[in-house]
Amino acid sequence: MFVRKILFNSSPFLRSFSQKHIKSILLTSSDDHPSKLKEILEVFSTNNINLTHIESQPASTLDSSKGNSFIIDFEADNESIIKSALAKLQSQGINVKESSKKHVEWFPRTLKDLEALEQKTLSAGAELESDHPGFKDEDYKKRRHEIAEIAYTFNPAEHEVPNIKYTDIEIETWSKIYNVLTPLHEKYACHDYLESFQEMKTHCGFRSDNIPQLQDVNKYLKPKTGFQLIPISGLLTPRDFLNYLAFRVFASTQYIRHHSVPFYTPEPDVVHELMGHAPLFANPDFADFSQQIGLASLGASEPDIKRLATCYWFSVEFGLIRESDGKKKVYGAGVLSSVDEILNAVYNNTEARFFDPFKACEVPYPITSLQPVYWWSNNFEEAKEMMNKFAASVTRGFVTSYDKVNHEIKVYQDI
Ligand code: NLE
Ligand code: FE
Repeated sequence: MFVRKILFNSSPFLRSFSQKHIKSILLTSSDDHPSKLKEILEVFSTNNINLTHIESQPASTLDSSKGNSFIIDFEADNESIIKSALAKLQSQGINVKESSKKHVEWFPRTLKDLEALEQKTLSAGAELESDHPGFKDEDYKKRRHEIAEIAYTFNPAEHEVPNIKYTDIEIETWSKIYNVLTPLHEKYACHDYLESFQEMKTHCGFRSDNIPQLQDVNKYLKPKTGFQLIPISGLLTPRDFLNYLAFRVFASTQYIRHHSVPFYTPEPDVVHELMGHAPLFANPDFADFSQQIGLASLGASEPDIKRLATCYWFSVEFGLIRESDGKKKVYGAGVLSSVDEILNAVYNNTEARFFDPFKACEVPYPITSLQPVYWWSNNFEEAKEMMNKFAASVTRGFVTSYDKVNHEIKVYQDI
């Protein structure tokens, strides 16, 4: 008996007979009681199914906002054992989705795939329109090309972001904005932003006379929430930009705005990315919130992309938080990086509405001028809950989740 078993396992011809059935499933349950996991595991153990990987997921992959969600990889000797185990789980009110082998429209599934998205920007990032303040400045245009080239040749799966040696003029522009923004932030930025900005001053070189490097920002963010900033050479389509977020990756520009317009630009630049976006990616709820939008955007229809991009705009870019003293503070990056926008949002008391993604997603907004309306939440946990519900309403016939160990997207279909 013993000898036979060894032969079985070692013979390449016979191995197929003993081949295991390997599967990956996504389980969701509206019941978020901690004993739910125990119940699930019992079904597997009574059926002698060997689990190889188990992971809990952010609720964005759920069909409802509350509850538990788990990815389970397992192997079993035969298909019928699996069938009966899955049927048992379903009879216990657990929703089962199976890893998809069916064809779904292409979207990035690995960090390496993001490189293909970056190549789509081509040289667009360095070609300035005639109304751009740098259009007639040949030195500025040359510099934009140089910086775009760095991003173009960067591979997110392999390298750390290369450092950029900023020129004196660039540092002077940064400095001018930094010196005016930081006191305004003290007064008007939300608590979570200020807390992490303080730490980033110590760890990432945020100073008036220094433009921080993405590499240093990533060294700080990654251990906190797994978020990272990677350079892009030019603007991405809303779909591609949101797709990056699914990987906890923020696509970041590295050039700086033209020195003639320091306090407001419609175009993202390194001031916007670092003074606006970077600090909040250290906050776990905010990081999850951002990734939820990204996961929902993978393979979504064009109208859904538009809705998700609008939610992103009113939150990550221009959102406000109502803090416990009732005062509305800024968390949106498009506000935090612009002196004019801060004054418009908080100081001028421009209209603010409660952030409900189902409502906000339909509202048009200007992209080259100050915002006429801002949207506020009570905190990031609440915003995340609301975004969960919205993300779950974006139906594509499948759901996506992120495997944080392998940095891969998994796709699940109803069985
Ligand atoms: N208006 C912002 C600024 O001046 O920093 C940039 C917004 C990018 C969406
Ligand atoms: Fe932005």
